[in-house]
Amino acid sequence: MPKAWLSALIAISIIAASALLGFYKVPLADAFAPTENANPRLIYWPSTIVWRQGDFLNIEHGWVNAKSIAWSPSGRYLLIYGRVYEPQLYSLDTDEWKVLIVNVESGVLAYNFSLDLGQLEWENVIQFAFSPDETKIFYVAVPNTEWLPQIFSVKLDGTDSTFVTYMNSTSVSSMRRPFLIDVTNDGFLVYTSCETVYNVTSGQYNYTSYIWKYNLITSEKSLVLQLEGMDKLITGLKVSPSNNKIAYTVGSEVWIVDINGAEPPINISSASDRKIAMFVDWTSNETMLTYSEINGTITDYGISTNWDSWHGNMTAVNLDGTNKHNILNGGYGLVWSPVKASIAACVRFSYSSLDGYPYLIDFDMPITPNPDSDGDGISDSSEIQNSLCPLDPTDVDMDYDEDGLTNLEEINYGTWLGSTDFDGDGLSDGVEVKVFKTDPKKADTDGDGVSDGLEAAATGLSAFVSVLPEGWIRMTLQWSNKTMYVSTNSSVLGVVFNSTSMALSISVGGPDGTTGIANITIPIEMVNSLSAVQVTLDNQPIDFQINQVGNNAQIYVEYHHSFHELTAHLQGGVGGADLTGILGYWWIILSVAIIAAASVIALIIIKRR
Ligand SMILES: [Ca+2]
Ligand SMILES: [Ca+2]
Ligand SMILES: [Ca+2]
Ligand SMILES: [Ca+2]
Repeated sequence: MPKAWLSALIAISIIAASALLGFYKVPLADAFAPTENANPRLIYWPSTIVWRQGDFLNIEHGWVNAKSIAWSPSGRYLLIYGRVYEPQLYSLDTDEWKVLIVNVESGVLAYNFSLDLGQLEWENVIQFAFSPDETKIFYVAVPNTEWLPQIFSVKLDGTDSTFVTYMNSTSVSSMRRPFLIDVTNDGFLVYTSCETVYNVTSGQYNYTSYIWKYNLITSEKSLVLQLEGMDKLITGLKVSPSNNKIAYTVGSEVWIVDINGAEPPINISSASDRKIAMFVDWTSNETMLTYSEINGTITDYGISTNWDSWHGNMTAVNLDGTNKHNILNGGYGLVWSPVKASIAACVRFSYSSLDGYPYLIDFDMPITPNPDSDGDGISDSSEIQNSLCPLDPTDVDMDYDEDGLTNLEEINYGTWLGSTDFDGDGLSDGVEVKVFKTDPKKADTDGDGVSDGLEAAATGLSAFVSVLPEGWIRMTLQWSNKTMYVSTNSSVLGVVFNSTSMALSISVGGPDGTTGIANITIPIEMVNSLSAVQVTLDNQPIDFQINQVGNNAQIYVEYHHSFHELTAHLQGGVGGADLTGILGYWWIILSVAIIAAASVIALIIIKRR
C-alpha cells in the first residue's frame, strides 16, 4: 500500500475516530439533566422534518426564541414562553408565540399551546407563575380590545382562560411595562403596577410604583409597597421560597421587602453604572439573590435599552449584600429550581443571533462552553447551524440527501447535508470521500484542470455509496462491466480500486471493542477458487466465510474494532489451476482500518494470484 495513501487514511481515521468516540460516549437514554458534556442543557427544541418532493429534498428545522422561563412549585414542570417555529409534515408550519410546559423528570413536552397576550406578545420582559396546586398558570395580557393590563389564569393544557384582576391601581395614569407577577404557595398573587404621572409644576414625569398582594380566594387586595421617584420603575419581582419576603429590582437597585409591607425594605445590591437590575430570583435555600445587569436606563416610557446589546451579566449576591459576584454571562432570566439548590434555568443567547434558547444549568458542575445537549458528539450550535435537532441524538447518523455521507460526516467534511454533490463535479460527496478520495468541496482536487468527475470516469470505475437506515454502508462498485458490492457496519474511510494491479482496497473503522462485519460480493470470474481463499488479521489467518451464490462469490468477514492491526490475506487458486482468460491475475485487496482511541490503522488484505 502506498505510503501517501496510508497517511491520508490515518488522517481521516483520526478525524472519524474522534467523532465516533464522542458519538458513543453518552448513552441515548440519559436522564433529563445537565451532564458533563451538556451543562447547560437545552430544555426544548422542535424536531427537524425531512421529506422529498420528487427530486427536491426538504429539510426544515424548528427553533425556539424563548423570552421567559418559570418553574412549577414542586419543580416538576418548566414553563417556557417564546416564539416557536415548528415544521409540520403535510400541514402548515407553525410560527407562533407559545407556552411550552416541559416535564423536568423526562424532558418530555407535556403541554404546548399558543396564548393570546394581546399587545404583550413581543414583550422582552414577561413573567408567568404557576398556581400552588400546579393546575393553572397566571399571566398578564393587554387585550387589543382594552388597553389595560390584566391578569388571567389558564389551565396547563391552554384551556379555560379566565380573567382574574386588573393590575392598575388608578385609572387616570399611564401604566408602564414590565408587568410582573408571582404567586405564593398559600394562594396570593403578588404583582407590580408602575405608572408615570406628569408633574405640571416641575415639568417632569414621576413614577408611582406599587407592589400588590391579591388574595385569590377572597379577591381582596392589599398594598405591600409604594415607591415615588423619577426612576422608580419596578423591573423585577419574585416571592421568596418561604413565602414571607419579596425581592424586587427598581431601576439599578435590588431590594427585599416583607411580604406584608410591615418592615421597611432593605437595599441589597446595585447594578453597575448605566445598567438596570432585572430578573431577580432567590436560590432555593434562600441564602442568595441572583439578578441580571442589563445595559439601559429608565425613561418616562419604561425601560430604555438596546435589546440587541443586552450582554446580560447574571450576578449573585448574599442576602446581606456581601459576596456579590458574576455567575454567568451571555443570557438572562435565571430562575432557580424550587427543589434542587444547584439547578437553574435561563435564557441563553444563541450562537448566531440574539434569539434566546431555553437552557437548564447545574452550578455544581463545570459549565461547558459549547454544550452538546443530546450527547451525539456535535455541539448544539453546530447542530442548529446545520439544520439538525440538538435534542435528537440519532439524526447525525442519518444520510438526509442519500449521498453516502452521514449528516455527521457532512458536518465534519464541511459539505451540506442537503446536497448530494456539493462541488458540482459530477461525483456525489460520498463517492468522493469514500471511493476516490477526492475533495468533496473542490471540483478539481489536484488542480490539473480536469474535474474529479472526469478523472474518475477515466479509471473506468464508477461507484455509488449509500448509508442504509440501520447505519450500514453499502457500496456498489462498477468496473469494466463487473459489479462488486461491499456492505459493512463499520464506517468506511476509503475505497481504492487500482485497475492496473486490479486491487480493491476498503478501509473501515469503528469504536473500540465493537465487532465489524463486512460482506463483499464479487463476480465469480474475479475469484479463482473458493477453497483456496485465505484471510488474515495482523498477518495472522482469521476465520471468514466464502460462498458461491449464483454468479457471485460472497465473502463474509468479522473483525474486532480494537487497537490491534489486523491484516488478512486471501489467496486463491493455488497453482493457478483455475485461471482462465484475461482475468488470470487478480489482486483483490480489502483493507479494514480499525480505529480506536489510539487511531491505529489495521488492514485486511484479500489477495488472489
Ligand atoms: Ca448534539
Ligand atoms: Ca448525506
Ligand atoms: Ca462532488
Ligand atoms: Ca470534488
